[in-house]
Amino acid sequence: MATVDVQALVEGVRAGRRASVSRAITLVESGRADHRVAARELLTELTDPHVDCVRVGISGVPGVGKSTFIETLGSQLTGEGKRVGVLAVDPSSVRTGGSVLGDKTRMAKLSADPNAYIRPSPAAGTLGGVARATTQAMIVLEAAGYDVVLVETVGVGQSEVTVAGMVDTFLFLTIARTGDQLQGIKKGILEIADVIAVNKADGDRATEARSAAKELSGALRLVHSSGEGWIPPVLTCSGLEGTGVDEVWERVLSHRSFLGEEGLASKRAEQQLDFTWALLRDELDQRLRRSPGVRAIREDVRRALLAGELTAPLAADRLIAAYDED
Ligand SMILES: Nc1nc2c(ncn2[C@@H]2O[C@H](COP(=O)(O)OP(=O)(O)OP(=O)(O)O)[C@@H](O)[C@H]2O)c(=O)[nH]1
Ligand SMILES: [Mg+2]
Repeated sequence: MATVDVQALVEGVRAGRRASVSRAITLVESGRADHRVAARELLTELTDPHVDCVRVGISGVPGVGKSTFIETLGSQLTGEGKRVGVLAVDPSSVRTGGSVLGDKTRMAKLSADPNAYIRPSPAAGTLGGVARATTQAMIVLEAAGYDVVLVETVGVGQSEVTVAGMVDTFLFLTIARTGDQLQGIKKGILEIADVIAVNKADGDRATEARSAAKELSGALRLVHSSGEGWIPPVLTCSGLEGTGVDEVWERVLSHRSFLGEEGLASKRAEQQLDFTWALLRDELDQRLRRSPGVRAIREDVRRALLAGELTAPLAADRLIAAYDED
């Protein structure tokens, strides 16, 4: 991307032009210094504090059926006249430089749908960097008139927590297992899930799925025993056959009404505050890496530490002193 005409891009995005949306998202994903300046300008113009757009995170272990579910749900929503954006946060792309989520082959129908826009995970950077790009891509889609944004993330590492921090409602997909349903569900996920669905409830797995849902529902009552808050409903569905998907969506909307307009606005405001600190940490981390003072001594410090000549606190003190001297 050469020099960016931000005003033209703003107009294109506002007019809902796909090419402009793609260019704008490429811009916010870019790490180049001049692009970052342009991206800030773009986002300042595009940010609209209205909360009409429904932001939903969808997570679950690899293969649980997230993409298939999104294909079905997304097509239902565009069938109702809604415009749907699909984004992905894929921490594995951070490692491999490739991107598997938001996979268009699993969303063949939706990717051909003129009312849907699918964007795979940005391919490079830290989870923080990927999350930053995704949050900003969401703003671009909202400004372009998308009514619903679905963010797919695979349930590994910290990615769910990161995604939960950028959406209104967090949907967790799981599948029935033999025995303990809680086993294999990562600790902490039940605290951040707003709606849970036992997916692949089709064929001979339907009964199994229903009893898994019952068991999870009981467990959730314990997690959320404190009372008046939202108790995440547990449903069953089949993204592949399309059964139960409407009910899951209804619950997503109920969660939204439970929050209310004010609740939603303050949830988003809190998220912005957290995001601010995340951006700041990201920036400081980069400055630390780039610091000439730190670079000058880091190899020596590393050697001394590995040789047992320096303790970790002393090593850290030395590095921070070098950074402060820049
Ligand atoms: N029986 C059944 N199979 C399903 C369902 N949904 C998805 N699958 C199958 O499960 C496999 C994985 O589906 P995906 O939708 O790609 O799952 P995913 O969670 O997006 O996977 P990753 O993006 O790799 O984490 C595919 O072979 C699907 O056909 C379902 O509702 N029922
Ligand atoms: Mg997928």
